[in-house]
Amino acid sequence: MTSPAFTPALPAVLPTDSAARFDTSYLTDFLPRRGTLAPRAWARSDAPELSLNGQWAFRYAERADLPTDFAEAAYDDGDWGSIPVPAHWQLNGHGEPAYTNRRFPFPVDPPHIPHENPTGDYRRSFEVPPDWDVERMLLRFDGIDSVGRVWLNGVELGITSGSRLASEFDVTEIVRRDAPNVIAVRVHQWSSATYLEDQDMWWLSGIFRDVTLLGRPAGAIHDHWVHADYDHVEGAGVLRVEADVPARITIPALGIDAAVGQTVRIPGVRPWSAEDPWLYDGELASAGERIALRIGFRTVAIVGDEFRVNGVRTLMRGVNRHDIDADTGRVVTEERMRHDILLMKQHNINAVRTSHYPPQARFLELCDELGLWVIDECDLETHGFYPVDWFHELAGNPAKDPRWRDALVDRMQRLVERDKNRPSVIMWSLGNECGEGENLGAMAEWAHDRDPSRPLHYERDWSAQYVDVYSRMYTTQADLELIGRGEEEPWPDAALDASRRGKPFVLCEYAHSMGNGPGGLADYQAVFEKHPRLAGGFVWELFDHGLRSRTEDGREFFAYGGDFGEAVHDSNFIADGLAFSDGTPGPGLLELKAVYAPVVLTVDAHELTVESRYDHGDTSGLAFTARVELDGVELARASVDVPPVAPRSRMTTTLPELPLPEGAVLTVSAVLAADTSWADAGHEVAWAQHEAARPAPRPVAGAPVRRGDRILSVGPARLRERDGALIALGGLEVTAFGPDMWRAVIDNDRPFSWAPKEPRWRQIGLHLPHFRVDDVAVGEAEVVTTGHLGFPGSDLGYRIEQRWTGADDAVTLRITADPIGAWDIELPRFGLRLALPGTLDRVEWDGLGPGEAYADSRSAVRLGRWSASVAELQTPYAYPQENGNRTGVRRLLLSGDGDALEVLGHSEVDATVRPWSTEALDAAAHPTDLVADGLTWLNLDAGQNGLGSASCGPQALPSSRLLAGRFDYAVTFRVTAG
Ligand code: IPT
Repeated sequence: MTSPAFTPALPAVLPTDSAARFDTSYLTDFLPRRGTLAPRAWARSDAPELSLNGQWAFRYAERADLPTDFAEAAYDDGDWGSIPVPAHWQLNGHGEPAYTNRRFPFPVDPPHIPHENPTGDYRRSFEVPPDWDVERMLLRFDGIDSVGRVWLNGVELGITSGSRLASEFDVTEIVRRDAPNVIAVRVHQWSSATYLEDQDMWWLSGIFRDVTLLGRPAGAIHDHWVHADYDHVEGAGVLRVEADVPARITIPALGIDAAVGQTVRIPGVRPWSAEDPWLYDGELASAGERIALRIGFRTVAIVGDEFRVNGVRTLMRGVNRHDIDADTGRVVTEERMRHDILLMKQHNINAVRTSHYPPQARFLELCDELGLWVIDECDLETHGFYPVDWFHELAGNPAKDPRWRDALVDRMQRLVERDKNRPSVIMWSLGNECGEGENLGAMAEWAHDRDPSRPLHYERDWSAQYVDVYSRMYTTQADLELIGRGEEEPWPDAALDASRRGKPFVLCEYAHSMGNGPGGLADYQAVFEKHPRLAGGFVWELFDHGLRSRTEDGREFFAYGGDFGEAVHDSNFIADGLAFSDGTPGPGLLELKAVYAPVVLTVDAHELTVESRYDHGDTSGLAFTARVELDGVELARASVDVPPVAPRSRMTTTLPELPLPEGAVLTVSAVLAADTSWADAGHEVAWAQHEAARPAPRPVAGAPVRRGDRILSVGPARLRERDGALIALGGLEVTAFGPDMWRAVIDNDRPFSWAPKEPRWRQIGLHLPHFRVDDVAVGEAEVVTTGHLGFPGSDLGYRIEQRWTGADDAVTLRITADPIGAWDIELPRFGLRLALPGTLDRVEWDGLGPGEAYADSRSAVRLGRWSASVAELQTPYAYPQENGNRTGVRRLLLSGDGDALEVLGHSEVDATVRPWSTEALDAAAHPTDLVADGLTWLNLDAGQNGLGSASCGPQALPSSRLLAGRFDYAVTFRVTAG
């Protein structure tokens, strides 16, 4: 093994004379890193370690060029404060977090950074445990944002750079064994390296990952590399371990005892995959150290244009994940990492891209153990050069400017060396959004040379000249289809076009999950499943990054850009996750779970078909159950025998005889047959339903219209004689009754979107409707109003007829609406709105549930009888917007103290119930701005526009757009005494 990792050098001890003390020139070096050891593999060993996490003395300054006398061992830090390590100082009372997406919060003038450079000085002491029998000692920092200048006992060790990359110093010559040691670190928020770290996230600084003193016994293993391949033809493992010292590898379960450097073939091994993350425990032992190994045998290969693992085309159903915690920022505990991986596994996600930097090493060990395919990405993004045109002469994008070459290659080396032993890592990624340039080529060349066993990924290499997979982001479903077929637009250079066309495709970001959305996931998945060239996709992104904050009166909310008074920020673009900031799943994650299901079930009254989307194993881990319900009551339950279905094949089986009366719903579920490491037996992975339909409700009619004092009564409905407006239903007062086309704009509608709707909607005036009733025709047993729905300053509108017919306790309203004028844009919604007494605070419905659903996001909801409080029906998007729609509703019951109101949909309707108006929702900046106004607002819609993911990507597909056509639908209201 010829890695530079095996030439550990003693650190360069920098001069500490007074002249050098105020020098901050290192901050503008193209590679500020100094004195650190060559990178090497993460290892768990029996060599002694001392965690230096904990409370450190701390002082904070707004500038960088301060004296360095604090580094002296004898310095008195008695008047300093303290801070936990690991932590960000902005989340511990010093400075404020700030959020920008793809722009630097300071002038783009690389490698220069502002003089106003928040700086934290850290100090602590430690003693080397007396029983340490070691030859050398190393000091390791797993992450300092952005650079850390490090001293031990007053001796400068060097400088860390690469915020999410490990740095080690050899401190053997400096550490004292007979007295306490004092470690001092000066951390600067900004450095030249900031130009390489413009990921879309909060600017947060400090020592934010672990700090450890490592004892290195004589004969210890400095670096090792476990090559554990799987020969899928023979079913054999091929093992070869490299190390820098003589050592033996043992794997008891396989009877292996071999020397490093030896290649061992092991017949009959169980391969590792994300589906079956089988690890063999082993040990690598040298004279001085024993490293615990968890070995997964697997081989990644690109064959033709297919991405294959262990010989089979493997489809990644992935998400992008940042390290983020609402309280601690990018400080993420092991518990949180495990939570995140379990969350992914339980939602049928099988792959993760570590956007846009390597996570802590422990995260990848957990991916090995629990089973995820990982694209491990380098800590590199220069997105802030995009607003200055990427290749602006002055700015000199680091991807291209040769002065940055070493810094980029250094980052790649540190990624690969640390994580090379992880079977879960099946691809390396050079970074994200750096434009293009030769320096990326240099990174790729180094990585190909060093680790030919893993393909390379980088999205902005659109010709795929440096990398092994073609990758794009936010591609439409239609373009994905073309790529799948190999029929994408040609690349101008014919040779590059041919080579790119022969490569697998990764959609490294799609379905931008900002606010309410994404829509269209099922349409994407249909394309992924069809074409073997497609290696899969990664939804953007797993979590909102809101930081837990409180209003002055103590109510909790999740802060986004601008909430800390930043002069420059990108607002709620930081809240674009499938799950909320506190880690709880949002509707998008539930939708994704259904779309990513590894088995697809289809069911009718007699048969079940199971189509397996597993690539590596059969369905024997699943059990199948059938359940029949009628109006929320279970009638029968049975288990269904399904013989194991082979990967990527299907099987049809007969269902047991089950009663299925009219109106009953049969649900077949695929659940885990036994406990797994990521969920318990019984956890549902997929389901399908069959309904024994019953006739739709019929309109009520026949009751004579009664005239009162300027009031018309039709069944329980009281209509104002003048304009036919509904003012009461039985004893329930009704206000704000009328047609409604407005929704509280979602992020995908807003002006920054790729298909903005809001500007045109507001220009038409859809949020300020004028409904004029021109005629109220009172018949014997019906009232028919005809009116015009218009908008200020616009000639677009709708002619609307409302026909009321009644019975004793019920009234049917049929709405027929015809567009006026040349509508040139989809409608936000079309329906009816009314406000009812706020005492109606409980909702029960028959239809799809239990969650919210929209035209292009309805895979997660199923038929049943559901109930919730009005409060529970609200989805707390970090930036309030339209939410909570329940779709396919046939019956809705609003109840509380007093009379209840039942609503029947003659065809299925969409229903939204909330304790505040759409206007209030639209105006709110945070969920805490929303206060119940004493009414229960009910929208009953014929439809609502789809969601899409246009906040950064394509809008809703035509099939789910709400066009301005004719609407004709009916609902029946029935009031029942409470
Ligand atoms: C894309 C970035 O890669 C990702 O980090 C995130 O910023 C996302 O946008 C928006 O949330 S790049 C985009 C310009 C296509």
